[in-house]
This record gives sequence, C-alpha cells and structure tokens, in this order.
Amino acid sequence: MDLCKIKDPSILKDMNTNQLEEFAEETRQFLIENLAATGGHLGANLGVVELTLALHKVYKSPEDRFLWDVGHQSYIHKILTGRGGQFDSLRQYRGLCGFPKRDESEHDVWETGHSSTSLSAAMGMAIARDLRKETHSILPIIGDGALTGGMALEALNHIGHEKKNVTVILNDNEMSIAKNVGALHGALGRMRSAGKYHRVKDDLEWILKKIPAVGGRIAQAAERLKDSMKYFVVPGMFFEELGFTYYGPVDGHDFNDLLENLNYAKKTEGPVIVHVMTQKGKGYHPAETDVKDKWHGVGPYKIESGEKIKPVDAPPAWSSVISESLRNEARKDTRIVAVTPAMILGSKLEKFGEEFPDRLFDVGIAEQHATTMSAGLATQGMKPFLAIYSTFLQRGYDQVVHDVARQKLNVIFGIDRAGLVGADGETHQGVFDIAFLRSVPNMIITMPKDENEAQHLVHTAAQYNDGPFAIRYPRGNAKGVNTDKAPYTIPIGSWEVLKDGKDAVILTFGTTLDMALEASERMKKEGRSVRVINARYIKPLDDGMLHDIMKEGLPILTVEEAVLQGGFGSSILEFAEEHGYSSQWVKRMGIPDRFIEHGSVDKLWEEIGLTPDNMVHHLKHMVPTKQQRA
Ligand code: TPP
Repeated sequence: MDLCKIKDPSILKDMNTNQLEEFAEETRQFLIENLAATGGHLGANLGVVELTLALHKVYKSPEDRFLWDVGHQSYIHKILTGRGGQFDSLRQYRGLCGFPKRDESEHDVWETGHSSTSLSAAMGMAIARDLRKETHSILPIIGDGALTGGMALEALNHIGHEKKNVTVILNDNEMSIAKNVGALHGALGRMRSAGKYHRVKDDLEWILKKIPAVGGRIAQAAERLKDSMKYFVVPGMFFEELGFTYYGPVDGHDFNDLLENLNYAKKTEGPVIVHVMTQKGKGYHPAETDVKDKWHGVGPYKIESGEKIKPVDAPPAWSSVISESLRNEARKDTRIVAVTPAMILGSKLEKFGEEFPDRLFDVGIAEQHATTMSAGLATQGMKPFLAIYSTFLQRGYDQVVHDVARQKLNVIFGIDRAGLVGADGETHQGVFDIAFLRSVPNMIITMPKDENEAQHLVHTAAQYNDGPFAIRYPRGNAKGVNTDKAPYTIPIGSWEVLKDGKDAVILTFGTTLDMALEASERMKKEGRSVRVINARYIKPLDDGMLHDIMKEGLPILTVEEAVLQGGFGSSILEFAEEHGYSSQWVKRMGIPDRFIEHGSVDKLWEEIGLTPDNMVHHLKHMVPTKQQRA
C-alpha cells in the first residue's frame, strides 16, 4: 500500500488481523526509510505501530479525541490522517511538525511537546463534552515515563474522583528516554508480571453472582469471598483504588489482544485505564538492541547498518563540556551533587554518574520536584547542580521563585538547550528563560562564549555561596577552543571587551558573539569601528562598563537569541532609564513576540533576522559615516 496516499483512518475498518499485521509491517518500513533521511523519534514510534492502528480501528477520530502525550510518538497517527506524503519534510523548516499540531489536521486535537499534559487536557474535554451532552470518547495516550510527571498524577486524582468517561491508554515500554525510574515504575512492573487481572476478576465475580442461588454454606462462603476480594493484591489495584477500571496488561504488538481490550474499554462507563505493553524500537534491529535509549530520537542514519551519519571531528557537545567541568569541580568539592529530571543522556551526565554513583539523582519527568528537591539539598549545605533544559525549566518556575531564590539557596541551574533548538520546534525553543529569570531577585544569570569560559563559570558557580546561579548554554557542539589548565573565578557581573571600537557598541553573549564580531569586521571595512562586548553576565549587568558606555553616548546594539520582551536588551533600556541616560541610541535585536516553529537554527535565525547582515544594517543607521560626521 502507498502510505502517502492514505486520506483517513477509515481504510482500517474492514481489515482483518492478518491484513492489519501486514499493514503494520509496511508502516514500520515506511518509518525506518523516511527517518533515515530526516531523523526523528524513531524508537518511540516503532513501539506504537500496532497500538495506533488498533486505536484508529476501534475508535473514530476526530469525533473521538486522541491526545498524544509528549506527542513524539504521533507519526503513525499522522500517516493515517493524510500526512504520509509530507514525511520527507519531517521536522524541517516549514515542513511536517514532529509533534501534534492543530493547524496541520483536525485529527490533532491537542498540541504537545512537553510531557504529562494529556490527562489534564482530557479531563477538560470530558467536562465540556458532558456539559454539552455529547458522547464521544476521549483518549489520552501516555507513556510510563510521562506518567511520572506531577501533572499526570494530579489529573488521575481528579478524573478518578469525578468518575468521568476518560479512557487512558498507558503505553508502557519501561523506558522514559533512558530506562524509566521511580516507585511508580516499580508498581507498573508488578502489574506487568501479575497477568490478566480483569478477566480473572470478571470471571470470579460472575461465578460468585450465580452461587447464592445454591443457598446454604456455599452461598455464605461465596459472600465472604466476595467481601475479601477487595483485599486481593492484584495488578491494577493502584488504578482501581483511584476509581479507574483497569484493563491489562495488554500485549501491544498483538492485534487480537489490543482489539479485544479496546473494545471492552469502549463499552465501559467511567474512567478506564488500558495498560498496554510495548517494545520501544520494535522491528528495527539497531534500535531494538540499543541499551541506552532504543533510538528514542535520532538524526539521519544508514538503514542497513544503523550507523548514524554525523559530522566528523565535531567539538564536544555543550552539555558534555558543562558536565565535564562539573565532574572536575565535584572531585574537589563533596558538596556537589547533580540532579536531572529524566535527562541523563541529553544532559550528558552518564560519566558523572559512573564516577559519583551516589551523587547523581534522576528524579523522572518531575521538573518541579527536581527544583524544590535541589532547594532542600541546598538548605543542608549541599551544592546541587540541576541540569535542566531551558524549555522544561518553565515547569519549575514557582519553585525557582518561591523555594530557591526567595530563600537565597545555593542551587546551580545548568540551563541546557538555551536558545533556538531547531527540529523540535515551538514547544522546545529555549527562549524564555532570560525573561522569566531576570525578574527574580537574587538570581545570577550567565552564558559562556566558549568551553574555556564555560569551565570558569562552572567553577565560579561552585565557589559562589550567595544564592542561585544559572549558567545557560545552547544545544549542539561547543567551539573547539583550547581550555586553560585550571579553572578560575570570573568576578560576578564582569563583562569582557572582545574587540575595541569607538563608534558604537554591540552588547551580546553566547551564540551571537561570533555574528557580532563579523558585523564589527564588516563595519570596519566601511571605516566605522564597533566595539564588541561579551556580556557573559546577563544579570547582574556590568554597571561600571555600562556607565562608561552611556556617558560616552555611544550607540548600543543589544543582541540576544532569546525573546525581546523582558530580555537582556530590555535590561539595558531599564538601566538607561534608571540612571537618567538617553535610550534613544539603544537598538535591540532578538526573538520577536511570537512562537518560533521548527527548522534548522540557521534558517530560523534568517527568518527572524538574527544575522550579521541585519546587525550591519542597524549599525549603519546608528553610526554616522565619516562624511556625515564631518
Ligand atoms: N520534560 C518534559 C516536561 N517534557 C519532555 N518532553 C521531556 C522532559 C523530555 N522527554 C521527551 S520524551 C521523554 C522525555 C523525558 C520520555 C517520555 O517517556 P514515555 O512517556 O514513556 O514515552 P516513550 O518515549 O517511552 O514512548
């Protein structure tokens, strides 16, 4: 079958199990072949091929609402809903989004990217449905990893209490990105090994209902048995106690088992949980046998060998640079511990864990808990380093304000993936952290220009004992510069002049410094000299240097790969206002007031005008030429 020609899921309706199996095989091949060129979340999708087909066969989208938690596993859903032909553009600029997108299809009823939101959204949809006296099914599809997120547990609590008709499909592959962790994971494990509980329970209840008719002692014994059934330790008890009917464990690669259980679930009143066991990476040998993450998400690869196509001799990833510097500090300072909310691999903390197994804590997808737990550690004199992606720190905002900063606790925030992240797109761009952290008292916010400065900033953070200290660093590879032998402290709030100039100043940091240097070079060719300053402390500012610049009355161009509203440039305007300088000659470049979609970072920079060309353009308007001056 040509998967690019599928218009909607009705093609599944008349398929028997054999045909479904054949179709599942073709779908796997389609994914393996297409993602070899584009990259994407291969492992997660290979695991839910049968599950997605079975869901679309038993239920009717879009009337029945499918909510894909995290959403990285929605590729088969996209193929079935008419988007197979766009897979060559997956996660590329203006191409098919890697997550559900309401603009793309009426079948995408809920947008995701961050995990653990589907149950809350489903509950909202269920309330709306019931108020309108509608009858469709609402199906959040959530992984065992995403289930560890606090929001999911808050929603389970509410759905169970309200007894709403919500059918939770729990896709349990025992993996988060890496191996799933936590007590809940342990509980699911016991359910997995305990067999087909619901059928046994149904059968027993049926028998017990018949027996009283017999009368006498047998009937009395049956009554007692019925009563004590509630004490049975059975799989799904955790969910049953919360008010859900539990179906499972279901073999997620067996159509008979899937269809039977989903049909049961469809007829059941009240909250239901269908516990489906799947295998991440199923059907592609390199993914199946990968012990780290089963090819959760990958770049392009060679289909035959599974060899990943990567640039040769690239400098180390920023995450490695930071975690190696941290490892170095941790050798000298036993107060240092590392905390990660389910991102050991992404944050490159494996080596830290190998060297200090009792000083690394993977808390699951639990950014709020990770933040407050770090605060708790700090109250006891420890030095927690919370490695957290910029976008996921959004989840822990109140915890940053209320628990960490307000109590002036020594938590180091390693803010990874700061700036535009590219293919993951809108939901993952790390562009808000400056704006939301800058307004919080006691916060120090920094960004290194290269790996050498990174090690010095990690060292500075480790030495700093006066409150929270954030080091933000981008996705991708560092610059490959040589590093000093020993790290030293960089005075708080000190900037660095990278290139002198007397006609104008560019204030910037991190990824945009190279662009600024290029723009300055180009201005030089036109006879205008532009100073470039590495504003590595985003907060506090280098007051001394700023006073000097503003007293000189030099035009200032601020550049940041972050939102303009409330950003670094705004802080320069505030500084001018606060100290009575004119802000007339301050121009800000950064990310405009809209969400930035997926695409390569270069393309996105181009789209929003974060380029040397644009810097030169602004500088030309700001700096008079020699002729104009004369
Ligand atoms: N934190 C949040 C709030 N959202 C995220 N998307 C992530 C972290 C990064 N992340 C993406 S997928 C994933 C994580 C941690 C694992 C999800 O595991 P699971 O729900 O079991 O899905 P699977 O990939 O195993 O199918």
